[in-house]
Amino acid sequence: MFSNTKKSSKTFMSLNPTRNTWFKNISRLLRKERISPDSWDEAIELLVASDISYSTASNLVEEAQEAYEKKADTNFITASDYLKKAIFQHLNNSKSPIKTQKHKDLLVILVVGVNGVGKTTTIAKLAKTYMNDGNSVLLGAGDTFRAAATEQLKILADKIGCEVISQQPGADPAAVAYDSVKAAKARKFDVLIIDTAGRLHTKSNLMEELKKIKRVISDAVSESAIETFLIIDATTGQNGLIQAEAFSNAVDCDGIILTKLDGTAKGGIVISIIDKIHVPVLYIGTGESIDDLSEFDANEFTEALFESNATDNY
Ligand SMILES: Nc1nc2c(ncn2[C@@H]2O[C@H](COP(=O)(O)OP(=O)(O)O)[C@@H](O)[C@H]2O)c(=O)[nH]1
Ligand SMILES: [Mg+2]
Repeated sequence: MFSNTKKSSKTFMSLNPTRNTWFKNISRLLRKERISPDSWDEAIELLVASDISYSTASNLVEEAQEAYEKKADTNFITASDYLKKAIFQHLNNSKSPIKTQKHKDLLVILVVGVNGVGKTTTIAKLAKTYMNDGNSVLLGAGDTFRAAATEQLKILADKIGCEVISQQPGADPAAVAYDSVKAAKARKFDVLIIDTAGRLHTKSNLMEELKKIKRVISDAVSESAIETFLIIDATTGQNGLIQAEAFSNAVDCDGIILTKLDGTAKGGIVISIIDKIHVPVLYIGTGESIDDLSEFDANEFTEALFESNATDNY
């Protein structure tokens, strides 16, 4: 079932801390010839430590234990294989196609999330991905709250050879969205990506502002041509998850991008996100540079969590 994951892949490397801190121990524990009830309990604890919620962790372990005891799959030998399969299936359920192929009409991507999670950086990464696929990309500087935010987007856009539509600091972000969509349509761009502010001290205003931006976009293009991507910072753990829920309740989100996976040992957060927010994880951020974005692949991800040196398992 599992293909080999390249140990040099960005996904694999960004999961080094998660694997080395938690999953190596889980593999070791569940690769023994005899698995005691304590081992299953310990596996739950290790999953929870990697930021998977207790209820999900115990469901996954229960599923694995049942299948293991029944020897449900003749290809599998160890209990670890069964847990790996349970996790893979859980992650794979949330699959959804990513629209990176060349577009016939304008696709508008609205990027939302709390301050500092990596929205602006990820927009540059996404733009480059879409450009590499042959799309023309325009950016909208919808974070008008700080002058520095527009500057940051312009610097990144310069690096990848992309144009930015912006207004003065303090301008209405919905007006920027309007201008950007108008320009993108008039000049026949394939993709428009709109940045937004993420300040939380005015949370209800922010959510209203995002809804207004979405309304402005919906007036100009059809619903099916709008994607709202929610950015979540993997290093913020369960706290980040609560904030992300607030966003996804306010504006319908079509996909999640999980940033800074390289900066945490708690990569299990992916599983919690899929469980709590019910929105598919589309990409993962694996570093600070523009190329550090990978499509989320459930197989590659699971493989990277469980991959360990065979000699220390048997
Ligand atoms: N290590 C790492 N850092 C990231 C990643 N994505 C973003 N960052 C960093 O996170 C910080 C905040 O990013 P920014 O895009 O300004 O966040 P925004 O406030 O949501 O727009 C910057 O220092 C980025 O370089 C990632 O995947 N990995
Ligand atoms: Mg920003």
